[in-house]
Amino acid sequence: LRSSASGPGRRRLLLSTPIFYANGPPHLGHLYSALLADALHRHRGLRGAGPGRLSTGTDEHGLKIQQAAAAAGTSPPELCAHISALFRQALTQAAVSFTDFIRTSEPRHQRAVCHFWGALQEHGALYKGSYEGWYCTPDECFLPESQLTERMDTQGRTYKVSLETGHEVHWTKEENYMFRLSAFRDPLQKWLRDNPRAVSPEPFYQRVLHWLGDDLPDLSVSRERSRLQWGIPVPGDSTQTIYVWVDALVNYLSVVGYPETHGEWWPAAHHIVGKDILKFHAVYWPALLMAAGLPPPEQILVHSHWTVRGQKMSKSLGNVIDPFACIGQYTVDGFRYFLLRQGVPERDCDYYDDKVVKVLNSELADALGGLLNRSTALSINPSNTYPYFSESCFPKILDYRETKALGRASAEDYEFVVSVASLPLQVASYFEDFQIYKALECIALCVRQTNGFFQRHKPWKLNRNHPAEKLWLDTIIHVTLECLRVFGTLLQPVIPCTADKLLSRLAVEPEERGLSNLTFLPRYNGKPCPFEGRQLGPDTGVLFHRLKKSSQHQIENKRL
Ligand code: ME8
Repeated sequence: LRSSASGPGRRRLLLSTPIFYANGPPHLGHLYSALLADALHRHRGLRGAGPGRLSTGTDEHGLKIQQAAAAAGTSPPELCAHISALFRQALTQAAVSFTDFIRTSEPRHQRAVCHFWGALQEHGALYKGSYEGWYCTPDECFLPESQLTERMDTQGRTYKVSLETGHEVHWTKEENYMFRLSAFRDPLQKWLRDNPRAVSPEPFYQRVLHWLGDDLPDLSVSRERSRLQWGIPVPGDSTQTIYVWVDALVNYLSVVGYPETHGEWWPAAHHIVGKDILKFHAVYWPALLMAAGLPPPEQILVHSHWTVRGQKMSKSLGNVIDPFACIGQYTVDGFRYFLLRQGVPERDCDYYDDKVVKVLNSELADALGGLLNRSTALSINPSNTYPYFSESCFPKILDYRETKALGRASAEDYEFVVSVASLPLQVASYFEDFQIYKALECIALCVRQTNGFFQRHKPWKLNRNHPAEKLWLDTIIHVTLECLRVFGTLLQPVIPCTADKLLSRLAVEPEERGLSNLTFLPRYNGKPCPFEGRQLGPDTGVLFHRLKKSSQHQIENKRL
């Protein structure tokens, strides 16, 4: 596949979010998955990494949806149309730049699933057997006894629940089609050993390996049609409905045109998923693919969960965070920045309103917005142009610890310039490693250092009419604007609107905003700077408005 992409380093990549159950409205967790995928997708685009797609959508079949529709007094198609539209709207509002939105009720997907089923059958991966075991409808999965625990209800009746999710399970006994999952233990282990980055971050890779060390029983992949009507019938056997997870996973192939044109993209796919659905993606999905004669996806990128004030988000606790309310309260970019800055894939993260306000005020409003405001103020830069850099004030030196007296810049300034110069590469490698929060952390650190630089030299005290002071004054502003240009460029995948506003103010043209040719402070290295002397863009107002601290928890109290 690498060779089919055009140009060196350019290759195709399909990024995906999970497809979300159409039984309830979107919440903060769904958006988080989508924002991670979106930031990676935008980052690739800005790097000129090659053709990319970002797929998302809704998972519409299964008992869970059938029951939710019945409970809501509506039909499954109606419920799904309504919820799917809500997801599309939430993702669009959050500026998720998806290229494909798939609904599993679409004919193109049903065709792909039927074809995939046929491929499994052709390869002898399916057999009819009688299945007996515990089924958990909210999680749409079968669970062994070892993953269950007992609970007692208010009437003293005991019932079994999933250890992991606490959801109730029911005993099912049916004639089903079974998938020979047990035959794939060795191939799965080999695949993981050969591809140590196939599941990332590392602790999740280890978790999958650990699962594969245990028994891997065959998997029931259909349900009796009499119990589950809302799903895709097994081809050639109308008494059975295809298991919703097999149906759902195939969405990643449907979006790339399986069974006709998927070869252009598959297996160049990176799936972004929450830790709750790791087993489905890192065990069942690769096994199903291998069984159908296809390679596993390149990577599964896993993230942990958001809690709300330390508690699991759940409808029954009434603490589910509504993304529409968040966007209304914090703006699209504010909400995006907070989640991507504070979300650490390796561990659960906690959400509360005061934290959002604190992070956004300090990093976007004060540090970044304040810096732009101060460095473009007409009082220090009356011509409103990108000022000239003076080598005599900031001469290039090899060892900044030894050359105090040369120019006006201090050892601290040299250190600071070095750290901003290394930022683009650092940020790129954090994006590559699925550590967007670390990329944002080091950008925030550089923004703080730039404020320190500006503050240290008090440019507002320099006299523009004094030739030597003017050179230094312009150099300070030049360096600061160069830093802001780098920050704005690097922040585009995370806060696209704000970054656009910042770059437009600095008169950086759209074609100058790519990541592959981002050079910081070329004048320091004796190279020309295309921005010098350029008229700045219009001042369109405050970059990011400060938010008021809420006395009550505004979003947390908005129940979904
Ligand atoms: O599982 N924190 O759909 P789903 C962070 N349809 N992310 C969270 C979260 C939280 N508290 N809660 C949910 C399904 N998510 C299936 C997927 S894919 C072929 C089929 C995110 O609507 C996280 O990505 O339950 C999780 O994996 C996903 O939403 C589950 O969404």
